[in-house]
Amino acid sequence: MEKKIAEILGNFTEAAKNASDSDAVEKLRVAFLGKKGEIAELMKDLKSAPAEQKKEFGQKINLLKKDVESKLGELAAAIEKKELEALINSAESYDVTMPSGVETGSYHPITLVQRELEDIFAAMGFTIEDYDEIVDDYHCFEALNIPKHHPARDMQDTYYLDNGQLLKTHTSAAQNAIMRKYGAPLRAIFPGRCFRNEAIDACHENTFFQMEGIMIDKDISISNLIYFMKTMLSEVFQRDVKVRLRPGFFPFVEPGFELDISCQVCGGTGCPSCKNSGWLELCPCGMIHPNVLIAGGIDPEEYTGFAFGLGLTRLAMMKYGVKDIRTFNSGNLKALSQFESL
Ligand code: FA5
Repeated sequence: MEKKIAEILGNFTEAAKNASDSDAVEKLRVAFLGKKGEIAELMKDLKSAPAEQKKEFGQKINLLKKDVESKLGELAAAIEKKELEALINSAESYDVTMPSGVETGSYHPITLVQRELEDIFAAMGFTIEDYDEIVDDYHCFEALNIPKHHPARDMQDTYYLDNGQLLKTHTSAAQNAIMRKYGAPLRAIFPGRCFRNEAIDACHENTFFQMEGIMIDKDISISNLIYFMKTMLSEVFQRDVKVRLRPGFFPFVEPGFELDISCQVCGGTGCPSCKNSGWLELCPCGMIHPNVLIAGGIDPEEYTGFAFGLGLTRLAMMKYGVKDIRTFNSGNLKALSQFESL
């Protein structure tokens, strides 16, 4: 038995010298430690050994097994390390700055303009708020000093749900909730998708984006409003653009203004994008009507404020020189993916 044990150890040592990869190590394991391997066969022989030697031989076989296991473990670790080093040395080197060739998405131009405006207003101390797309009549109209049957509703026909709710026609629909949430003083912008039953053309969509802004504090005046509008436009366009301010009527502001931008598509000479007028209505605004402040839980004797409702989709048209507003909802990736990749 002892001779056999020495022979197996010798065989193993010899075979181990020739094992050069992990496959060979595995074969070695099966040959010596496997169920039908040499050590298992030796165990079978133990049965026929004289009774008084069984214990001693059993211990020796166990020592042999442990010895083979430990040598095999060392061999496997050494070979694994060698194989890993070889893999690292032979690996092709990659230039991680090379374009991947994989198609990535791109930001929608409206998202780009929206984010730019959010940064501009955040830097001026405004918070950015989110609001529902489905609202009730109170928030969309009544809280904004537009009672039922008021003619101003005609301009904002929309899609109604069976339960009386509606798809919001303007971001002003969030004014009341935001006033109630924060109280005064308050500076907030709230971009959002709006819906109108609209005859669509190059500058009108039935689904478009606006971005509302309100600032309420003590002694806020039209000068503050004009300052913020000018800053916003010069930051967005990074150049002088011609704008005009003219009186405009909205029941929720007093006084109210229309802020128009000279059409950036035709340079103001007139084209389908501006309905041949050379101007595009961009950002109506005004001083918040006292009734709206009261509805929002703010005392108009103590606070005043301004509000504006920027046509975000139209601003994107003007900024990027997009001739037809319908491009934005078209899903035409060739047109929409040329602005900024993800
Ligand atoms: C309003 O929606 C008012 N809530 C804006 C406001 C807010 C006034 C706060 C005063 C104080 P108006 O309907 O004009 O106003 O829309 C505002 C802007 O949204 C327009 O100047 C235009 O740029 C854009 N807009 C309106 N309708 C459409 C449309 N169908 N398609 C694309 N843009 C539109």
